[in-house]
Amino acid sequence: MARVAPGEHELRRVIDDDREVDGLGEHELLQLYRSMVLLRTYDERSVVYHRQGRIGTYAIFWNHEAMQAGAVHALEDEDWIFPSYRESAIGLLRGMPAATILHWWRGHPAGWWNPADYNVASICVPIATHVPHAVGLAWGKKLKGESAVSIAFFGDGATSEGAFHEGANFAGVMQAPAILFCNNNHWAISTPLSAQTHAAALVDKAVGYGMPGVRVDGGDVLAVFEATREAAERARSGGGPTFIEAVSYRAAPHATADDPRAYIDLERVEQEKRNECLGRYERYLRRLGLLGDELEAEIKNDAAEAMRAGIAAAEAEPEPDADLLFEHAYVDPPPGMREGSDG
Ligand SMILES: Cc1ncc(C[n+]2csc(CCOP(=O)(O)OP(=O)(O)O)c2C)c(N)n1
Ligand SMILES: [Mg+2]
Repeated sequence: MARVAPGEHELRRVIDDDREVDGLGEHELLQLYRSMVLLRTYDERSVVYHRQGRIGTYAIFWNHEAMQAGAVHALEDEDWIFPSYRESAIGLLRGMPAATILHWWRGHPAGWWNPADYNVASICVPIATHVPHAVGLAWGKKLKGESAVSIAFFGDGATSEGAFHEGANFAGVMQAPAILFCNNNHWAISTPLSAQTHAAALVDKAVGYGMPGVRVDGGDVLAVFEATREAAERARSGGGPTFIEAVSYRAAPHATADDPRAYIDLERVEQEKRNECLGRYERYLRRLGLLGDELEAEIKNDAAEAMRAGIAAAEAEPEPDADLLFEHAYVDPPPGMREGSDG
C-alpha cells in the first residue's frame, strides 16, 4: 500500500514570506489581481443589490476571493469546477456573464447555464453533495484517458457531511484526478469549527483517505495558487487526489439574512478585515512595482462597469412563465394545480 505523509499543519505562505512563485510573470500576476477585483466588486455590489431588493438572499464571499481566484488560475480551461453557494460567482473567471449569476440569485431560470459551456458545474446549495459529483467526473476523465482534473469547493462544515467522506474515499480508492478544496473560514453559519471536528486540523482528513493534504493561508492568493497548481499537476500526471485546507476566518455575515454579532468573535473579525486578501495582494504588487494608482483605478472601474451592465441585463430579462415550475414535475398535473395555472 502507498504510504501517505501526514498533512502539513503549518500554513504555507507566499506574500507574508515575501517569496515569489515560479512561472508567474507580470501578466499573470496582474490577471490574478483583475480576477480578485472582479470577484470583490461582484460581492460588494451584490450586497447592495440585495438591500435594494433587486436580488434575493445572497451568500457573501468577501475575503474569500484569494481562495477562489488563486485556485482557478492554477487550473487549465479543460478542468472542471464544482462550486458551492460560497463560490457562486466563480464562473466570472471562466467568462460567464455577471448577468447569468445575478439571474441565479434572482431565482430566474436564466441563471442555470449549461455546465459544459464553461466547465463549471451548477452552484451547489446542499452541503457537500457536489463532492462525489466532482470526484465522479474526475474518475470519468481518467477512464476516458483525458487529462482534465476537477476541483470541488466546500466549507469546514461540509467535512462533517457523509457526502464529503464518500467522495473523498472514492477519490482515494480510484485515484481520481480531483482536488478537494476546503475553505476553512471557521464557521458553518453559527456553528464554530470546534463543534465540527475534534481533529487537530481539517487537513488531517486527507491521511485517512490516502491522499496528500496541504494547509495554506487562505488569504494569500499566491499560496493558494501554488498549492492548487501542485495538486493539479499531480492529478494530471496520474498521482491522484489532493485535499487542500485553505484557512481563513469569516469576516462577513454567512449570508444577507444573518447577523453574526450574536455568535462571532468580533475582535477576530476586525483583525481579519485589516488583513483582508485583496489589500494584502495590492500591497504585494505595489512592493514589486507592478501596481500604481492609475492601473488600480482602471481595473476597479472595469469591474464596476461589468457589474452595472450585468444588473441592467438581468433586470431587462422578461419574467419567466410560472408554468415552468410545473413543467417537469407531473406528466398529468393534478386538477387543482391545472386550475391554479389557468387562473
Ligand atoms: C445538506 C445541508 N444541510 C444543511 C444546510 C444548511 N446550511 C446552509 S449553509 C450551511 C453552513 C455550511 O458551512 P460550511 O460548510 O463551513 O461552508 P461556509 O458557508 O462557511 O462556506 C448550512 C448548514 C444545507 N444547505 N445543506
Ligand atoms: Mg465555513
